[in-house]
Amino acid sequence: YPPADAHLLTESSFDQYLPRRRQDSHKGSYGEVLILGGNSGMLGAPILAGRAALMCGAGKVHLGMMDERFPSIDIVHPELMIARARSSNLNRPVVVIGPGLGTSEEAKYFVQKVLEESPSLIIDADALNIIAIDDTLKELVRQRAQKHWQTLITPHPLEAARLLQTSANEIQSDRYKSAQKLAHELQVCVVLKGAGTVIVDSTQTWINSSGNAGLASAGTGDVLSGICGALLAQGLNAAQAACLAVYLHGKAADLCVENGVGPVGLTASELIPAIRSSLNAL
Ligand code: NPW
Ligand code: AMP
Ligand code: MG
Repeated sequence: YPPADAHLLTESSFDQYLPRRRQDSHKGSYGEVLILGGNSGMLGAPILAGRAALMCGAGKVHLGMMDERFPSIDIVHPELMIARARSSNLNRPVVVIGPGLGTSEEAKYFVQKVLEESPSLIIDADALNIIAIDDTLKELVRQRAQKHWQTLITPHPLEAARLLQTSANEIQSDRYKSAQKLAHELQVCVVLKGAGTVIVDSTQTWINSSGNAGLASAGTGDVLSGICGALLAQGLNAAQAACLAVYLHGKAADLCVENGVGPVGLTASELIPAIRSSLNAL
């Protein structure tokens, strides 16, 4: 059962901080996101995150790829700016690290670097797996809170289990307590993914009302991290970005199902334009 003070996320939860488009604005008004990931065999993950960030309104989106054989352009979305991680400028206003990152020494180097240098950071997937087995990196995560930097982590139950050195079953047995424990131990905002996604920051807990099992397919988590990046880039704080991103991600899946696109066979790629529609509908 949710804690008595948990907030249910519905379409009216976001009125205070929905990203808006001002008439006299330009791309620089909507922030810049760098997504670091894409090791061998997982190049799709940062592309999905990047496309989602574009469709959620980020002004500019850069991908930094670990695999040196990365495609230098996304033909479907040539708006994306793609480079090798090693030659990427890590000093972007918002960094997402993890989708398809792998767990090499070089990947660990990038995780450490962005923990130390990026004031607005989303940590997902393999970046979480790297931190899970390194106490020095865990301490770097905690130190970010003292600097009042924004840090959002987006584990699925197994990633959460790795971070807390327990099993996915144990995490699932009390998802609220697990998310709160993670938020407390790492001093970050936590999105604990899975059916009934839970969001926790230092003082509050939210539970999502949207979404369906069509989301249980490869790449949907990578899409979520991209949405979070775009919303942070547009000025939301970590908890606001997390709540709105999770709600939109689920709402888009619901919209797809209404249109016969899923739940069976819904793809992460198909989800992305539905997320844009859901955001504009709000
Ligand atoms: P099981 O099977 O139940 O024992 P991993 P990953 C569990 C990249 N990707 N409830 C479940 O365990 C990612 O970005 C690239 C309960 C599941 O088998 C990462 O960098 C793609 N259990 C990397 O691959 C598309 C749950 O966790 C296991 C759960 C590895 O990430 C795919 C998987 O976890 C992928 O996103 C739930 N709700 N959800 C691409 N196109 O480039 C998950 N589990 O071993 O960490 O592997 O999540 O695939
Ligand atoms: P990942 O495992 O990182 O690819 O993330 C999967 C995404 O799909 C997360 O946002 C989950 O919350 C979501 N998801 C997976 N399974 C379900 C489900 N049965 N119902 C609702 N959302 C789900
Ligand atoms: Mg994932």
